[in-house]
Amino acid sequence: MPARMTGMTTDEAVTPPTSKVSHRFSLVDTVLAAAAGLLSAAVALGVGQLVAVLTGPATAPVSAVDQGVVVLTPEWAKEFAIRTFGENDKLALMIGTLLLVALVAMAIGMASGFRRELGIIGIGLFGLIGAFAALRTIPNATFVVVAPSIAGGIAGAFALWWMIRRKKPEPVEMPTERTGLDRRGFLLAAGISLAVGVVGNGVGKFLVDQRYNVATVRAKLRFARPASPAPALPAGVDLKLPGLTPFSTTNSSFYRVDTAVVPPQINPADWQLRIHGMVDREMEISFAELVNRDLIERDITFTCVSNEIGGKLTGQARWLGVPLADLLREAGVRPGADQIFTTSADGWTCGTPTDAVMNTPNAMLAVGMNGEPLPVIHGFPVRMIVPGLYGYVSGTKWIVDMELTTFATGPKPYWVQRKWKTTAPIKTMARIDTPGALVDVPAGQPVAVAGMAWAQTRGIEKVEVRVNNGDWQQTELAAAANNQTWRQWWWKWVPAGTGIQSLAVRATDGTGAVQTDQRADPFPNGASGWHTVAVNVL
Ligand SMILES: Nc1nc2c(c(=O)[nH]1)N[C@H]1C(S)=C(S)[C@@H](COP(=O)(O)O)O[C@H]1N2
Ligand SMILES: [Mo]
Repeated sequence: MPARMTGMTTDEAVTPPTSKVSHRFSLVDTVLAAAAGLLSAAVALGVGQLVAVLTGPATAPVSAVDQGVVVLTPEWAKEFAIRTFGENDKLALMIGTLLLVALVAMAIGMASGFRRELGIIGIGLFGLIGAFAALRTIPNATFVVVAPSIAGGIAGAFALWWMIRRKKPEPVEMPTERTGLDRRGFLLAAGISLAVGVVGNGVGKFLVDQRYNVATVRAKLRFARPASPAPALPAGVDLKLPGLTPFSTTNSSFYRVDTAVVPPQINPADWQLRIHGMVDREMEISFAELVNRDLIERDITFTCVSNEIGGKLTGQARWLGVPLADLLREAGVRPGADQIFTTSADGWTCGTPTDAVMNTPNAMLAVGMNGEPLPVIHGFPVRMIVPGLYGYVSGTKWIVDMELTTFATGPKPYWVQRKWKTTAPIKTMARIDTPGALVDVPAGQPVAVAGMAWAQTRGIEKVEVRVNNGDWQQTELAAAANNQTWRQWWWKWVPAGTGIQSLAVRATDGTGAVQTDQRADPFPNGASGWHTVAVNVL
């Protein structure tokens, strides 16, 4: 090797100088480049989160992308997600997104080690995806909603560009085609990127919460006594058996189903409902005007259409609200307006049959749930509740718009666009809560078989159980609150013999109709069939 070179011959330039290996892009450099990709993603998300303080929580990159995923997810994938993650589906989605972002960001980092421009393009694409998702998912979006993702993308790309710097080939050395990473420069840039990522995400989340969270406003809300309080629950409505679901569901254990990755935070002072379309008098009603009307309080069991046979997407609450039929009579529903098309603050839509609302006592715009204002995830400050209809055709949370229209000519609601049925009355259903599936049960000793049955608004008249396809046995029913709530039942079983034995249950509703044994999936308008549980008799 020449000690010092003033020039280079063609020969030397094409021969890789073996002694300069440490200056090439080594394995360690590649790992550092992957780390740089990861850090640049953290910078992008952190800056995005900070900008979202100005533009709202739903505009933050991961929230926007996840909301886009929710809206675009095909039906089979959604059912899989609900079956697998249940009500943690949104958490699972967020963790999945972050893991994917991390993996792709590392790949982008490594690619930018190869060619720096690839880093700019990769992180820039991230930003564009976030921006596009925000534009597509936020109702009435203006261009400001792209700001967090675009700013994040630019900051992330800049950070990556800065971290991935090659060592300058020293004049004394052979300029190899690929020098190694400038590790000292990397350390500084990476440290600053890490700080921006951590501080941006932390401070950004904190400030978003400060600015948009309505928890404090909600905690201070008080409502007048209802003009029509709920009748006291009859004694014996709750059998209080171990393993049996309590009659009343607490707010914290009430099932939650919605498409909102970021639940809308609506200050009641800013809330307004517009009632329009096929009405004689268009109405705009504020929250103060709404709660100054006579309030009713009712026990109503609410059910999701996605509830599988034996599933738990059903809950019983005492709802406080304003009778919806009264409001609609004031607006004056025109003949033929058979669909009440409602829209929530996050753009979700729902179509409810007008006659169901006009003819079902207690259909309401609810403001309270179990003695407190609606929890944010259950629709604060106002949602719709219509006894007897599955949630997707009746339960609009964060409701802000109500248009009287027709099913034939009007807009198609969110789930109807996705092929679920337009009409979806709740199907009669019974469930065995205890004993649980495949538990051990001692032979010859009494066991309480117990569960819930519902058929809002027809009520439950009878529940029967049978063992191993034997004769149907009548169970004992708990007291009924009203025909819009579920009802507990129980039966004393003394198992004979040993081995796997099956229990099946069926209910009869208040009209005398026996629950069908015809099995149907939740799609397209609710599951049917008898719930069966196999236990192991020892
Ligand atoms: N804004 C909005 N309201 C909505 C939904 C939704 O996705 N967005 N889902 C509906 C469905 S499918 C059900 S079952 C009920 C669930 O109400 P809960 O979460 O209070 O139990 O809300 C209904 N209202
Ligand atoms: Mo639902």
